[in-house]
Amino acid sequence: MSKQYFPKIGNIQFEGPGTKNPLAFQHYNPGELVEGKSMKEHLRFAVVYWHTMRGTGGDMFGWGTAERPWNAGEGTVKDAVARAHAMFEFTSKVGAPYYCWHDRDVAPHGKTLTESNKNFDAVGKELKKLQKDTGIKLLWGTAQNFVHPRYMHGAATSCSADVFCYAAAQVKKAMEWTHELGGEGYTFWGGREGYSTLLNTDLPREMDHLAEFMHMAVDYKKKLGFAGPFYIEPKPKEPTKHQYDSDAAACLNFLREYGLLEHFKLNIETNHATLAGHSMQHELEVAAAAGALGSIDANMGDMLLGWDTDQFPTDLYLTSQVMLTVLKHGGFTTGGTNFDAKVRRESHTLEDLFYAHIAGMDAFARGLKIAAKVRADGRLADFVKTRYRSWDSGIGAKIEAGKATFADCERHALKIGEVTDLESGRQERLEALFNEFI
Ligand code: XUL
Ligand code: CO
Repeated sequence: MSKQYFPKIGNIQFEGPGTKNPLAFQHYNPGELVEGKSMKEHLRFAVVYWHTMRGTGGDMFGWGTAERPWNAGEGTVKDAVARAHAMFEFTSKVGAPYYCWHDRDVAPHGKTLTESNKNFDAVGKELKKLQKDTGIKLLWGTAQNFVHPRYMHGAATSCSADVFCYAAAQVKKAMEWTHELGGEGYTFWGGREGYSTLLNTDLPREMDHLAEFMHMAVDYKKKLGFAGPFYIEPKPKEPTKHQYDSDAAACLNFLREYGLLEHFKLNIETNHATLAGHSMQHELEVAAAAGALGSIDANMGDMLLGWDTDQFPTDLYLTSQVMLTVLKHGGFTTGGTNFDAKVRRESHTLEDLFYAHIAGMDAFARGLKIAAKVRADGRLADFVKTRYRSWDSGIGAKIEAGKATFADCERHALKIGEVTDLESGRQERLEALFNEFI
């Protein structure tokens, strides 16, 4: 590698719990086996281009604070190529096997679509080379269809057919590069696919347009021969007041209604779940119940702030619950644990990028180990199984098999006279049981 952006930092190593070295892992030990599979394979960590490379620490009230030498240039393709080197140096040193991008994170906007495509091609070639040199792979790509002013009314759901076409062209190109770089999936996050007021919005028409857009993407995926799944990433609001992809259930309903479900899975993000008034675990279970648990954007929000703070996930209760659900449903296949997270404005140094990723990776490694211990112990799963035992035989089994009628249920209810043997849900006891493993 040419210029080093982090010359004082080497590859982050596992040193085990209790190490006093802040630039080492206490729990993430890539080769360590958990339930017969390595931590690296279970967790499939990814670094995001947008926050980690392009984040400035700026907010509505203040300029950027972050020390990021690779953002000092004029925004040229040459700068973007140099930044790609910084990205791969960082990702290699922190030991994440994957990365994710939006098209316009990696290459600058051009004055025309032709120019933007040219920029993207130039940087794309460099990414391909860097992937080959480092072994780092693309978890998923996506198109940034929300930053440019042309997307003020939305992209696929814009009132303008011209904007729809522009967005389609951008997704087409982003899919081509995702495919070329061997991406394992492709994500759609509807940044402005929603509305600010219904007074100016034809909601059913916009939903139809969104579905048409997705059908075109499915057709193009087949044409390209791209085998990876599409993901939709639910989020209820911000930047719009109401987004169409508001939560897992809304996304699944949309996909079913328009005959798209077989082509999509969901990419569930913690802070989006909580903005929707759900827990991350709830969203994961809803996705998994539909066979659509694809990938996760690993971060966490702040319950006292009402927006998407995208903090690094350091809450062990959260990471343990997430990994318990992920393991229960068979683990990731094409998906992974993508740190869609940004360091705080005050954490402005280059070292903070390492501390943040190490904190998140260690918290997920611990979550994985805790979840595996809860599963090996078996008491939690046994409790749930026993709780539903009335469905394993008799009338319960008949209902589950779809062979019972209302008359059968009535006959059963008349026979028992009253329900007298309901047991405790034991929530507090189970919370204590879970805590035994934290
Ligand atoms: C925005 C967000 C996006 C998506 C990709 O809240 O999460 O960065 O992950 O477009
Ligand atoms: Co995200």
